[in-house]
Amino acid sequence: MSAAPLRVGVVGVGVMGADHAGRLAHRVAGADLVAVSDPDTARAAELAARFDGVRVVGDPLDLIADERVDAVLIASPGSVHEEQVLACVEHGKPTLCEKPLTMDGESSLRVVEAERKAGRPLVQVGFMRRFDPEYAEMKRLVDSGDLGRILLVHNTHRNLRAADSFRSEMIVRDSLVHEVDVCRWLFGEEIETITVLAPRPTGEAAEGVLDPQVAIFRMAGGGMATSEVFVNSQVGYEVRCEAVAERGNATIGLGQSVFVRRAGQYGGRIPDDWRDRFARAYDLEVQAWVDAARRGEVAGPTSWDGYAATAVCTAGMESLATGRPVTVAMADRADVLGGGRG
Ligand code: ISE
Repeated sequence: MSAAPLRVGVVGVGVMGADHAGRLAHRVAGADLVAVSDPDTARAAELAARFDGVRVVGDPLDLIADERVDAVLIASPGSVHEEQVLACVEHGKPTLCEKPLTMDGESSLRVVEAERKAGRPLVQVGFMRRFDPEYAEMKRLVDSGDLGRILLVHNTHRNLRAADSFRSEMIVRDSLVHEVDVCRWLFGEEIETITVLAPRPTGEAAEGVLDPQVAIFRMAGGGMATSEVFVNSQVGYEVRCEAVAERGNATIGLGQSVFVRRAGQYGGRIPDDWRDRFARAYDLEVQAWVDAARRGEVAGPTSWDGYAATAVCTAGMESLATGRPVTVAMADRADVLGGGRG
């Protein structure tokens, strides 16, 4: 491992980028936050001023090319990920890219191919659920085979509320994408078909937004998964996952932390959003990325995982529009990766 700390630049300092900047500056070992970039330069300057020695770079492509930046964390909107991740690959910079990797399967495949041509793995995709201690324990249990073969997964993914600009297809591409990754990871298989249905929408969603939605995945090995995504639930951030196997089942996300009795009531706290619920997972994810980058490696979800997830969501958006099951169009892994990493 390199003795020097990894000099990290953050591209996009909205909600998640600002959260990651604080994590890199204060909670992750072996990393120095050295630069930030955001189209909102005032926001970038305000964030940089909170830390010592952090430069503001106007153009994200200049930050990526900067020789004083060793690695890049991309937390910009998904619509600019392709250009930015490709630039990172071109400059040989280890990259942690927030989900979704890009906006659709075809563009994500271009990233996979560019990384392969670069000749070494560089890209980790920000599917933080894999680093959450509860999810990780569930994965270990499933993989141990103690419960027999996994047959079904049921996911619940609820947000307190979403901006009016968060439209129906974004519920698939930006929210359901997490459950897509969780199911591929738990089953260890690709998703073959996806159906996305919507009941009558909540009156709390913006006009025309189909919220909640229910997605059904058919896995390549015959397993199935259901996922409810409800981004205007008005309750809080609730993420649960139940894996049903031949000889038992396992559930995570019951939120059993401190149990309080007060004023004739009892109960616990429901977090407002993902930064709170998955704080530990994000810390572990970014630490794993930094450690791997310092060794010249990549840990966690790969560009292939990012590609597979966007390919499924591309099919999911089509299903949402038609109400019919859609077969996921994916390139053959061995053809693209040539039997290598992915
Ligand atoms: C957001 O971008 C996230 O990644 C959250 O985990 C998810 O719950 C939310 O729905 C997305 O908008």
